[in-house]
Amino acid sequence: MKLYITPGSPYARIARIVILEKGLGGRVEIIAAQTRLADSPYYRINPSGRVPYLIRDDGVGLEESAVICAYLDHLDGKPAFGLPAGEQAWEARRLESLARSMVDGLAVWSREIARPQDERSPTILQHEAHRSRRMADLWDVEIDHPVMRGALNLAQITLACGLGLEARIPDFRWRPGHPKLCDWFDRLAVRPSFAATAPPSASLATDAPRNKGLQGTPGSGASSRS
Ligand SMILES: N[C@@H](CCC(=O)N[C@@H](CS)C(=O)NCC(=O)O)C(=O)O
Repeated sequence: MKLYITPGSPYARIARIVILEKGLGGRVEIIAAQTRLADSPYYRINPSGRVPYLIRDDGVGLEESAVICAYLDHLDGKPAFGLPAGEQAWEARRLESLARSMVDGLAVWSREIARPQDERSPTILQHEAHRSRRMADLWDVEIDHPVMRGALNLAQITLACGLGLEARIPDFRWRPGHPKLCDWFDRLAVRPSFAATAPPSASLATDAPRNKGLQGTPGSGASSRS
């Protein structure tokens, strides 16, 4: 199988973490795609131009991190990231959606700061900065929920991939005033699957020339902003 990613994409990182957690590293080739570039050769592979994109062994391509994760999780017939039983299933879905909602806002923010300075919208930048502050306040409370403290699940992975965007968005300073969230995140960040997929820092991301491969990226030869 092949998984197309960009090194800074939080959605691709969710899938990459699931691959490592499921021990599928030897079965999935990770390839850096060239996104957001006119006429990128990647568009012939995935016309939507988005990552992550999984090409299965039968050649069929899958989009959407949630679908890709579910597919990978079920490959061995022993899903580890399924929903818990009963009422807790709704709690798990609620928290995963909340984490995804935060990631969606951060992805917009990250895309905006990747534009040339004179194309950035101050309105969008401010809107996303404010959203991220409200979400960090909310997560500092929700982080004590049993779903966030139990066995690794997609709500936890998604939230950690969102918070990890502090490396890409210099103004995303969610740590001050949120000691519980800091502690939760810092413990998860050292887990090998998280450490191995940590996004490159903002300076690398925004200074990298568009047509140069990012150093040390598996399958590099292609670059991307997010
Ligand atoms: N809902 C999708 C979101 C994927 C997405 O927006 N990926 C971004 C990177 S963070 C992307 O590929 N952007 C390139 C583009 O929009 O052309 C998922 O969960 O996989």
